[in-house]
Amino acid sequence: LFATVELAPRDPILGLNEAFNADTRTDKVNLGVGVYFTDDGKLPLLRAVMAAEKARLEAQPARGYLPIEGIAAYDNAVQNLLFGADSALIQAGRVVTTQALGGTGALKLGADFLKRLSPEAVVAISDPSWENHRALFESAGFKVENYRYYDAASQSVDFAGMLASLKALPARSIVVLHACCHNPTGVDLSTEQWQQVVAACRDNGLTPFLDMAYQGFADGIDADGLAVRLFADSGLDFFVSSSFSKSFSLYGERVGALSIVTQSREESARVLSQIKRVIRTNYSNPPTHGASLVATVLNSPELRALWESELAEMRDRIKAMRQALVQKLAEHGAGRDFSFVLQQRGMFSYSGLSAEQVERLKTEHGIYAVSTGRICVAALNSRNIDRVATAIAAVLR
Ligand code: PLP
Ligand code: TYF
Repeated sequence: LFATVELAPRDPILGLNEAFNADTRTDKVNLGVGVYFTDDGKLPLLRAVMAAEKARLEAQPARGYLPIEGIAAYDNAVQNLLFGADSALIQAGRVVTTQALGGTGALKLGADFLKRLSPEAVVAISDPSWENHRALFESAGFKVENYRYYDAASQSVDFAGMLASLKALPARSIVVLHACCHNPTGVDLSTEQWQQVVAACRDNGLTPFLDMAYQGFADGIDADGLAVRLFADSGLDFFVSSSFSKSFSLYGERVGALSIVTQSREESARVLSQIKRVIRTNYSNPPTHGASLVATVLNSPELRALWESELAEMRDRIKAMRQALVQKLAEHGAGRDFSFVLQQRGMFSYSGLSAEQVERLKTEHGIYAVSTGRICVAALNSRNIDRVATAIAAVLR
């Protein structure tokens, strides 16, 4: 049976972790995978999460099956975060939200549903994008193309190129958009650019699929909801996958959601019935623990305020690390202007380092980054930043 099975390629980012773990140097630094660490280099357990967990432990709830679409209080809280608590769309019953196994699971639910609706559609992802976007949509059976996005020369968005790519797509194409904190580049669209993207989707009959993995890491919950809110105002049908892996530091609990905006309450009921069918034939119903913690936090005014302050702490620490990196690179004589790092948002920075320079960082300095030059700024801290800046300056010389 297995004699002809080929060895599949490793995930390029998760594969880096294996190499890092095998490295015996004590001063090694992992800037590869997109995970937020505290200044002590630890994965945080948020105080808001601990409080919700303590309450849950004390209540000792039974462990029945959840409804197929997940915990209602969770699904409602997700909608409020994405669309705003006063959203007219939510009130009109035009948003369908189901709990999902992380942002990844939400993307896969959406992809499988879309494959039934538009089997011939092309899926367009940004160039570059999160590696798994292509793999996910290809595994759902779609042909996946790139739309132009990052311009290496200007370290910003090639917006004319992006619009031209979107306008060249056939009607009903699915466009995957990073709602904020673009992974891997850290380069986001401005408000005016988002407005033009919304118009391009409308004029060309495209189906937007917003991926929101980092809400709260750029400017805050509402500010980072901008793209979702602009699409909500447009009257278009669209999809949003969202994740609490990063914003609640609940990576391994797999807490995400798929939200779909329809034209009416009646349409929503039919769409929900189909998403439930996709869920039922994949894993029947979602797990309880992580989503119940998130629901408890988001539905308690005190815990919600605590969570927002902890999220702000994470966001501010990343920004401080951007500042420190730029300053220290200059001090260590990197000989290049790195101020573009300050314009980038979220966990990542496209540093401009070549694959060769990234390789030297690893072999000569024990510093791990993605070969595209992406570094995780959220893994820098006050103890490793000098080593990282010195090493980057050295490989640039
Ligand atoms: N989408 C993007 C853009 C991401 O960077 C990530 C990162 O993990 C995900 C989706 C997946 O999130 P999750 O870990 O919740 O599946
Ligand atoms: O891009 C990253 O590093 C994060 C984490 O298959 C991640 O999004 C990376 C690869 C993957 C799943 C999560």
